[in-house]
Amino acid sequence: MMEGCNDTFHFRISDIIAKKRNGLPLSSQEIRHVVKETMRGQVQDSQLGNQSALLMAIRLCGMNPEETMTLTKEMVASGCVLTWPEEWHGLLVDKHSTGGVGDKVSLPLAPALAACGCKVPMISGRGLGHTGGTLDKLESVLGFSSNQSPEQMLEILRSVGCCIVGQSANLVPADKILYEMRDVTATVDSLPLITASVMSKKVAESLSALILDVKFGEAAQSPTIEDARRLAHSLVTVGVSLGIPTIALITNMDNPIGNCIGNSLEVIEALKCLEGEGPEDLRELVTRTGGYLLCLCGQAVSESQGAEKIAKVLDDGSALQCFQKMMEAQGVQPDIARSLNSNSNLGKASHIEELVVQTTGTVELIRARPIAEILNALGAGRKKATDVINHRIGAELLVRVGQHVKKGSPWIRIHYEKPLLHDTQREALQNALCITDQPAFTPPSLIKDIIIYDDKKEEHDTTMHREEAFN
Ligand code: IUR
Repeated sequence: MMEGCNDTFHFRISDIIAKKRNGLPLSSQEIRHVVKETMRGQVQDSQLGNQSALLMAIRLCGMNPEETMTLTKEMVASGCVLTWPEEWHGLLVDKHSTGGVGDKVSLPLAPALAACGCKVPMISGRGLGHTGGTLDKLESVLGFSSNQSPEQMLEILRSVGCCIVGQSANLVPADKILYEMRDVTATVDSLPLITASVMSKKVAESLSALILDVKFGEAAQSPTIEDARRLAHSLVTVGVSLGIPTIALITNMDNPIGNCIGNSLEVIEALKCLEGEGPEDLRELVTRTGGYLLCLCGQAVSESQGAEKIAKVLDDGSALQCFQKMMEAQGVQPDIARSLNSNSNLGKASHIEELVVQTTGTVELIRARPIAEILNALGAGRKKATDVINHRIGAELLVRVGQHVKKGSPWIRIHYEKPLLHDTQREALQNALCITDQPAFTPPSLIKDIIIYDDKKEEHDTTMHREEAFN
């Protein structure tokens, strides 16, 4: 129950849990109290049981957009927010992806946006499970440091225009505590909790515009396009309600993005994109994502004009120059930063093995998930946050979806060390290549939908009815 007057309220957490368990919306004061208690919970074990029960009640009963927005705001208030010079207002942009396989889009995108005049304070994460992390990819370059203070970020944005860094401890500290609790209480997959977690960190960056790449498919967090749309609506609604022009792309994540999977190999492929080359699907994601952002922050009159601007800076070398400067500013020796594209500075694994196509036909699908799971088992990724990864482990796809292939021709090149590749893993990799007898085809765009804020739509409500929750 609530007691007190003015701004001083005293709540019993058990009353808040019961209210949410019964499917009722929580008030702003109750949500504020919960986040404050979460911060106190850092030092009081007795709080953990309460918090876990509340997370489960939220997981089962959901939150409406108002509650989700309040939770996001209160999480932001648990720490510091980044502040930028007045003259950068309108230019501060970022992208968030829900995670994929071979997703190196941020590497060319941040410097391309900087080359177009934007300021990009990109805060990224490390990979966990089968999805890769942008910081892991960049850390395959000798000397790169993702550990940059807000003052260092400001300096890098001044001199280069973009940085890609890890989350500092005083930015949304409540998220770290809540995420760890969600991880051990089977409540990670809650729409409002994901929304508040992702958006609180973006709000704390003080952005002018944000684009979200919400993936669906076998290798994505959201298995179906409907799940991805629901998450995208929730993220966009909170972003716009908190004053950040936000849109979301809904993109397919069944096949790996580009031809390379694995940290060093993905940096090499990102460099190709920064030289105006590389796989078409990667270039499309970079140019269109960047195009939407330039349009959202008023630096282009349309998405297509924005995409043309991004394509231009990829083709004329100015995005590559920004990338090299960013690497130098984040600790990489200038000679290494400038010769990354010669490939010799990025580690090569000791074993390289090619597998061959077993049936002549057309490549219908290259299943990203089993490939990523095998590469993870070989050391490319983490099962738990404390695992150490080997940046040299990875795979190159030698064929593309839609391509006609002949039995006996190589289709994948695996880079591994210890542990060695097993026969069961070779077999699982072979099963990841799906061949059809249909004629060759042009692969469709990965972008399947675009979600913009629509305040007339009722479907933004993520609160489940109690009957649904118990089904
Ligand atoms: N990434 C985040 O920042 N937060 C989340 O809850 C998930 C992914 I799931």
